[in-house]
Formats: sequence, structure tokens, C-alpha cells
Amino acid sequence: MIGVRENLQPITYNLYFMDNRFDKVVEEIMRGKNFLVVSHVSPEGDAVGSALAMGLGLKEFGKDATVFLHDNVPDVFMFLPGADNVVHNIDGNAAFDATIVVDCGQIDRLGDNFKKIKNCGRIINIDHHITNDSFGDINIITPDASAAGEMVFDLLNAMQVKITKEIAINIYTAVMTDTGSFRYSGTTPHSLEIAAQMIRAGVDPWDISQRVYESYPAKRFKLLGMVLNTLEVIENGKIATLIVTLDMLKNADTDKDVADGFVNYARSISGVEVGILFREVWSGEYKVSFRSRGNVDVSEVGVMFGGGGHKNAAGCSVKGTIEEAKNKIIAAAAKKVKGIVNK
Ligand SMILES: [Mn+2]
Repeated sequence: MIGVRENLQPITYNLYFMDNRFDKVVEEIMRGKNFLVVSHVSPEGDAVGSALAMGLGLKEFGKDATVFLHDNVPDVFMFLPGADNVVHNIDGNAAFDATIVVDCGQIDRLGDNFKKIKNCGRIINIDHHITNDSFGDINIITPDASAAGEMVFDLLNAMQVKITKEIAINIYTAVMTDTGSFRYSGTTPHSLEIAAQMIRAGVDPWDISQRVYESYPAKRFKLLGMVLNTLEVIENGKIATLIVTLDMLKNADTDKDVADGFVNYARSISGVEVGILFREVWSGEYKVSFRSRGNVDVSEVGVMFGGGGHKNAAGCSVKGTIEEAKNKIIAAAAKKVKGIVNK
């Protein structure tokens, strides 16, 4: 693990500080010609934005790049430059000199279609998840980066790639979404300096934020009404839970992507340390999302159930009925909360 932030001197308008984290990666990129860029299943803003920025940056550097995502790019991110060219299947004969994986903690999270790709070349793993298991041939893990998009910017910077407006839109969106619009504790001077640099490169902040946060389908609010009705505040007001069932999705005539971000409502309640959202995947399995504030590390709870994430945002899957799922998860989360509160 390589951390660089803590030693940074104040930066004026020059981001070209000495950053040798990426030396091996740049070498690898110089050596190759044809690259695959990939990110995780159920991609959100950072996954899509950082993968597209990497792909566009490689092209700007004179290389061939294919961006692969197992799942479709969510509608809300289809405005990102390059989103139209994302592929979801790769011809079995295609061969790549190297595969750059961004924003993905475990190789399984790349999806089943990724497993079918035979000739990936060396795997370059660029990520900020503290739970990343270093699955790559080269691993650059920087947990104090606010977004994988921030690391892609740093890499393109190390490559001295010109940041075009198209790249800038992707980087800005990646950093904006992973920092909760520059609100989360992961937001650093470097995140904001990158955002400033992206605006100089042509990004219009209002254009991006209205596309991402103010273009919801009405169905989202119909679903949100049902989900908020499930709210429970428990453990002396320290934990709040929400549930999304398949029936609700059906009644709102919509799909799971529309519920993205609902877990934040649970955390936003005064006094709540951990917000938890249970989403029914199919009968007998729930996807669980955690959001915490302050010092409760929910990535540890995620890991206990085979998932992962960040200190304040994590997830996992759990089998059983909703009661079983809630009992297991809440007991584990309550222990973490007590551990912090009693310190
Ligand atoms: Mn991320």
C-alpha cells in the first residue's frame, strides 16, 4: 500500500508534483499497444468515469483501448464521453497487452463475462478500496484517494497525457460521485484541486450535477415513498434500516438502479451512526449497503459477510429471510457501533 497524500506540500496551480507511485504502470503502458480497461459489476459514477477516463487517456497517449463493463452503464451516466463505446463481451480471440482494472477490490467483482476473456495480459490493479486484495500483477492501492478517478487523473498526469474536456468530464464525475459531491470525509485538498483542474479543462459543474442529481425519473420518488415507510431506527437511535423488496420495485414499475443512494437517507438521520439498506435480490437473498458517519468502520462489517468497501461506505450479500438477514447484519453492526461509542 502506498500513501502519498500525507507528505504533500501545498500545491499552487501545478499538479505535476513528483508522484512515482505509477512508474511501473507507465512502463507497462509504454511497452504495450492494445489495452483493456475494466471495472466492477453494477458500475456507479466512479467505476464508469474512471474506466472511461483511463480509456480516453490511453488513446490520447497513442494506444488502443477497449473499455469493458460486465453490466450496462446506468442511464444516468450515459452522457459521459465514451459511454457509447463500452463493451460487455469480448471476442474470445482478442488479445491484450495488459488489462487495467479500476475501482475494483476483488477480481470476482469484474463479472462472469470478464472471466471468459482469455488473453488479458498483465493485470494492473488501480484502486482506493481499503479491502482490495491485491489481485493484480501490479497493484497500486491508495485508500486515501477519494475516488479511483482521482488515481486515474494522477496516472494520466504521470503519463503527461493532455487532459481533454472529454477526459475531464469523466474524472470530475468520478470524483464528484465518490465524494458525495465533495461532502464525505474522504474529500481532500487533492480531490478539490483535481476538480478545479477539471473545470479549467472545460467541465461545467452545474451541467454535470443536474445530469447526475437532478434528472431522476418520477418512479424513483414513488419507490422512495415505499422504502421510507420501512424505516426503523434502533439500537438507541444509532442504527437506521431501510428495505427495498422486489414487490416494491414491481409496484413502482422500475428496477434496482433507481434505488441507488437510498441508503444515505438512513444515515442522514440525526444521531444515527450506521445506515443500512437491505435490497431483495431474489427470494432468499439480500444485498446490504452500509453507510456510517465518523469512526464506525462499516467495511469491517462488509468483510465479515464476504463483501467489502470503505470505512464509511460498504456492502455485502446475505442469504435468508429478511428477518434472518436483519438479525445477522444488525447484530454485527451494533457491535461496531458499541465498540466506537464506548471508546
Ligand atoms: Mn470508487
